[in-house]
Amino acid sequence: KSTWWKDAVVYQIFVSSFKDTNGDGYGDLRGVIEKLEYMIDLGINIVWLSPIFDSPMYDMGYDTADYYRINPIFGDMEDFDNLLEQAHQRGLRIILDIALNHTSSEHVWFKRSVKAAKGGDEYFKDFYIWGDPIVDEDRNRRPPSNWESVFEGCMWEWVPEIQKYYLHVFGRAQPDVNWENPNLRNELWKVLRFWLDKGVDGFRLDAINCMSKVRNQDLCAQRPGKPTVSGWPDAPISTPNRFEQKANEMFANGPRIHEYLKEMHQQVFARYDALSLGEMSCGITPELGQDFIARDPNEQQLDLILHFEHVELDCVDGDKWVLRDWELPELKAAVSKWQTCMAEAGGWDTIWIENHDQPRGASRFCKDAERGQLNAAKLLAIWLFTLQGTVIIFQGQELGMTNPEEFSEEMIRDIETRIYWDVAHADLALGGGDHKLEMAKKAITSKGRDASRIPIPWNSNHETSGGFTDNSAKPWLPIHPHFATLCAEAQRRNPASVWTFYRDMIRLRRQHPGLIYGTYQLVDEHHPSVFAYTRIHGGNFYLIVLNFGREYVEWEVPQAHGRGWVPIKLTSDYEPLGLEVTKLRLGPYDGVICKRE
Ligand code: GLO
Repeated sequence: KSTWWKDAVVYQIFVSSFKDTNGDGYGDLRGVIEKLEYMIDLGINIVWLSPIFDSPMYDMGYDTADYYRINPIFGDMEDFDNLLEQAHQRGLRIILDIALNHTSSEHVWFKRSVKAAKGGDEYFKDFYIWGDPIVDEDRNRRPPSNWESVFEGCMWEWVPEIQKYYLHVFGRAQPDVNWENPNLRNELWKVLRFWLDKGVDGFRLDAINCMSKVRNQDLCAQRPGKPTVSGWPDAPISTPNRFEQKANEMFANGPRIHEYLKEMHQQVFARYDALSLGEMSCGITPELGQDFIARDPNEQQLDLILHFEHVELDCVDGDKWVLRDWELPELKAAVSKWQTCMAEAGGWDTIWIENHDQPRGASRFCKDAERGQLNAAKLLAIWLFTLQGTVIIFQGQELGMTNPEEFSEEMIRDIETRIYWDVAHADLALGGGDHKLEMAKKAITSKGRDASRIPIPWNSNHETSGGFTDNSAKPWLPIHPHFATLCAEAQRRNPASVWTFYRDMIRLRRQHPGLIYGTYQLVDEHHPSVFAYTRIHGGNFYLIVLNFGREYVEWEVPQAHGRGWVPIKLTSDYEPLGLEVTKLRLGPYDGVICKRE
């Protein structure tokens, strides 16, 4: 199987926010077609489209109502076929984002599964995960287990008409399908083959390590819990005085996960020249990650995985809303561990910091970046494009887009953020105090998922549309307050812009295969503000030195790394290139790539 994705640069498009061509305030597939040349100019090879399937948009498309139909907000199948054809003509590949852990509760499978519980329609009966209530002596009923869902309250939702609960790892309108059922799995393989037969180049597989759930009999030392009469064990108590408990070990990396993914590979991906990019936002470590990317043809599961340690450094116990300060050496350690572990396993890493679930990078990784916003965005570009792995950028990252600075309630469109905000309000009513609400506002401004979903500003012609939509239409989310300077049109004309820098970095990476394939080694691991590493490939040596701090710093190239280092790319142009360096003086968020033969 070929590995064309290794040296590729992936561009993630959140279609709703990319480019609107029909004036309804939501982006669409024709908008993507319109911007194909834009992506070619930037140097992109693969386009990842966030879910485009029919959906009630409870979770912006990560709740599929029909896998075989295009969401009418985005267009129709003809638009999709055109997009695929025009992308392929330009040498661009298209991968589709697909959620196979759950569907929308509007999916016909779910409706038929509910119906089946009343009799008939056997085939669909076990398409979802149904559980019986646990009833105590006083005839009180409780859910089959104490698992807490990722978005809202209990993971089990009661359906009065059939007196059963269904399981949902994410939101209540996203029931999990039952991968234990071979018929269900076959239906999913059919879906994947349908799109691959059309010519799509692969999939980004949402929440792919959540498919196998733990039952009583699967409890063991790594998966502690308490058996219940329902067959589903209770997770260990981590938050006392509450029924619902964090349950990552109960639904992530479960006992049959590798079996399922091997089957998916054999039944689907092995038959196509297609990329499988698995998202693992719940409970993945480098050691566990290695097991998903085995290269042995009989064991093969996924080509690439998306892991989250580097974007969870600012969370307390993995809770995205509870923020903590972190130090640069922690980031260096996390990144280095993944770089090394993926390479050791004979696999390939993914390099990314932004997506539709994460806030913008500069405000996050370069603390107090207001002093050097432009440099910070460029620093992050050097960093990403000089690590080993497939680089994935999120729309607008190439413009250096930032999070909105102020909290505003009308900005809350995302279901996860909405629920969090409602809970914070309910707490207030119970006497939680204003302080808590202020904390919630801060958390939402810096971590809420709407921040990076703000529409792309294409030009500065109109203050509410920014070229994203018709001047008379209202974008589904307000555009960025600094759209006039951030917009693509202005940046593409400007040789010193973030956009130009991204384009140049993509080219540079291609000209220097060592920056793609070279072995990675961290240098000076304890330095509090400098992130430095080498990449070595054949006879080519690269040294990358990045100042993640807001102060000037002097950094001496350690003797052990030899002499003769010549800078080939800087974030700012104040120093002439071409002189050998032994000691570097870097301004706030300055970065440099050096080379030696
Ligand atoms: C992250 C997904 C996210 C979805 C979730 C449910 O895990 O990208 O956007 O909300 O997975 O499908």
